[in-house]
Amino acid sequence: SPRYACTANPAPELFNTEKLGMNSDALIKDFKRYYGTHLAQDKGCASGHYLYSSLALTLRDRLFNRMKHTKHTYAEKQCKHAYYLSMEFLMGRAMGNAVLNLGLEKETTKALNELHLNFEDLIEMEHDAGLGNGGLGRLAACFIDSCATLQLPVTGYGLRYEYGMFQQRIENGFQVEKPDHWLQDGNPWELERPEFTQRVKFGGHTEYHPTDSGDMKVHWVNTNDVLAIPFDLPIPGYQNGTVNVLRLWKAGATDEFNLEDFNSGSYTEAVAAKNEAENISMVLYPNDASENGKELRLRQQYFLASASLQDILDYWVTTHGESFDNFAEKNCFQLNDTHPTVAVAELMRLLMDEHGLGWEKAWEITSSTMAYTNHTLLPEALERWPVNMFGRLLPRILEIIYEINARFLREVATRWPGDKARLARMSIIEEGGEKQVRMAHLAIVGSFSINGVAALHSELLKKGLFHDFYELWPHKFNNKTNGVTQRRWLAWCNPDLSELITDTIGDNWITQLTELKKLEAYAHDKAFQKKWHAAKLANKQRLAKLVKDSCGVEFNPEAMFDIQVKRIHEYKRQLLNILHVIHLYDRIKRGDTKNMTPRCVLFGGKAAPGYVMAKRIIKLINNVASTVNNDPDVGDLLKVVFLPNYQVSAMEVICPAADLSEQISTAGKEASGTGNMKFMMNGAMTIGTLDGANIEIRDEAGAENFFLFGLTEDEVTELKPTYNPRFIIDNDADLKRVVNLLESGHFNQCEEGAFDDIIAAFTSPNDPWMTVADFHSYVEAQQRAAEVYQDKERWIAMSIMNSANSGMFSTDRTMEEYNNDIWKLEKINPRF
Ligand code: GPQ
Repeated sequence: SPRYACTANPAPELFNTEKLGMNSDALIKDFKRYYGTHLAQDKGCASGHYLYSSLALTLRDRLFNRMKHTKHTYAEKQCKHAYYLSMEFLMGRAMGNAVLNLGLEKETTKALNELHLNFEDLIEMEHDAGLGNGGLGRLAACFIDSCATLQLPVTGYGLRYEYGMFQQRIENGFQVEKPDHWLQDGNPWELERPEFTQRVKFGGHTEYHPTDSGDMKVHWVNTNDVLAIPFDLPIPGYQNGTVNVLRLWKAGATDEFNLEDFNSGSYTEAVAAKNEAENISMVLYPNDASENGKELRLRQQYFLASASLQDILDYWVTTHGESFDNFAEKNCFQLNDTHPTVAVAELMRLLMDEHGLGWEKAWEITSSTMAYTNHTLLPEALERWPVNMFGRLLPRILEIIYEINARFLREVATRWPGDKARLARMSIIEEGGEKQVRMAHLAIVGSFSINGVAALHSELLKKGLFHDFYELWPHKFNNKTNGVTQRRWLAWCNPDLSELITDTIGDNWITQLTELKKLEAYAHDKAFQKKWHAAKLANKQRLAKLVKDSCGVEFNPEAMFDIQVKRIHEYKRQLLNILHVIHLYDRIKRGDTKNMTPRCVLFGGKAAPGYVMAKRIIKLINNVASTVNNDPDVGDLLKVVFLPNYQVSAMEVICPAADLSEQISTAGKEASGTGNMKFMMNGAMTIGTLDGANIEIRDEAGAENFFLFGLTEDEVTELKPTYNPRFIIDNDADLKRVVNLLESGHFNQCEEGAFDDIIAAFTSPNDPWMTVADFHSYVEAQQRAAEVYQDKERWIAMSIMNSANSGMFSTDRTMEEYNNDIWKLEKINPRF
């Protein structure tokens, strides 16, 4: 747009980066200017929002200082750059992280005290940036944090959803969804960059025109274009001068949108039609690991892929001209699951149709710059798009996918002549019934690297889901076990424990998490144990207050805090957990309470709005909770709550306070898990199956510091054909009483039949999650945990051992591996 063309010739010093002061006086000066002048607050204005905004803007200036400088350094060095393409970035709050990573904790507290303000109060005013569903989105946030800390030139690309993950309320035990208008009060952390707006095409058709050289040039015409407007968020490294960028796209209508309607007099209709364009970035799809087939979702995916790639190619052309010879040496794209995978075809289109490259050259570049991460084996999560819809929405892209597929199938046919079944299995286009585009196949064919997110998961990909592809290209497959950033998930969220750790082994663990190993030497040190326990107790008091405020239930901090927080999904088996709770309740009612360990059981998590069974499970948890909590026979032995609206900022209070971390998915179903790592790091013991990263957690912690139960993945597969849950129930007295209680309607006295579908599901021989098969072994493991908890010293030692051995679960390690094996970037120190 000409509005953003640079016509002026301003004085060069205008572009200089003035280094802003990093002491409390400088912070106070800026804070006052923001509050009194920029935000024009006057006497009588008591809204905390402006106080929060003033501090955010003060910090933001320091971040942007460094962001500009980091960008200049990358440009100067002409280094290789990686791009993390993701439909989700579950960032949570930014303020605490900014203060920590800028090294401003002491000075900020001091400055605010002088202004008679409290840092914690301001932090609580920030709305979570909930631009993700769960594990996959939070992983992206931890990844970019670690990249900045490692000084890797990595940029995140995502969507700036107007509405993030819905807010969950519980009404009469049911989940109720409320829209999350997180941008309502503005977002001080973002910087709009309209000068980098891109145009994304939809619809229309293709035309072929011969060129002077006799080749055909493809024109994608008659399209309905949408503008992509970027907003940049600063991603600071830990006290190292690096600030990388997360660029989020907002959809906007083009000026000429429906100009014809306008000219024919339908002015209001034309303006209203802008909605269709702006809808694209309106709302996050709230489904975790399940595909949807909705046209708007495909629009979102293409919008992200196209805007991001155009942005990257524009930068390339500005810095290198129209020669793409070195492009693959200098760029790499990491695809966060199949969601942004249409980027494979889009990069082909841009290189061929917009930059004049031939197929071979374009393919060489594309297939040596794209890398794909798979996050699930669940078949319902594998994205497929009806060819018809795809062709209508993205005709040029579908043509390119067909050509990629034709060339690919020739390769398969050469390797396995005559193997028709294999061709059908591997094809990017699924035939038979309504034709579908298989996005995972496109991702595999288009990428030089394919990774799973934990050791077991990566093995299962090779053995099962992607076996055909593994046979063809074994060298493409690798594992990258997930992690979490210890800056947010220990240093920031658990200040008491962090201080103790730093006092004991120094603070190198903040950037070298394996340093925690040094804590092993203190596992049995009485004085250290006492301090460790005191920190945990204080954290439990903090969580007890949150529980009291939001659920009205008293948690006794001396009791065992038994916690399962994650998306509600049948494979994660919140149901198994609540069946155990019912078992404990049953024991209490029968007077079988000798040596029983008092427990506070906490559940949290959102169900996808259309996932009926998951919502039923929430209702069951709430009904059991109210029965248990209101029964005078139960007293302090057992408390149960469902904490509403589980989100990143809630986990910052929850994980430091956990004693027992529930990681109880059916073996083979949880790709990795990352909550499991946050709990371990903060000294919780895990009760878990041999699934996802639990296996590696147990290897690191030591089998004696982990409560293992349940069938293995092999055993699950083996049992499947003869699985008979009713037989198991009839032969397990404990389980039989639990099922009888449920079937008798004990937890739904005025809600007849409320849990019939749940009972039918877990008693069915077709139950894929095999809840009943693991019940007995789960109860035994719970009993072991309860007994050990009574031996305080032993429990504390085990807690220390878990934390001490959580070193490999830092995303710093994960990112080093991505970089060494896939991206191969040079680390750049901007020396700010
Ligand atoms: N995961 Cl496919 C999601 O959170 N959403 C998704 O759509 C898919 C996967 C999770 C997965 O279930 C966890 O086991 C992983 O730890 C997490 O991705 C990050 O890899």
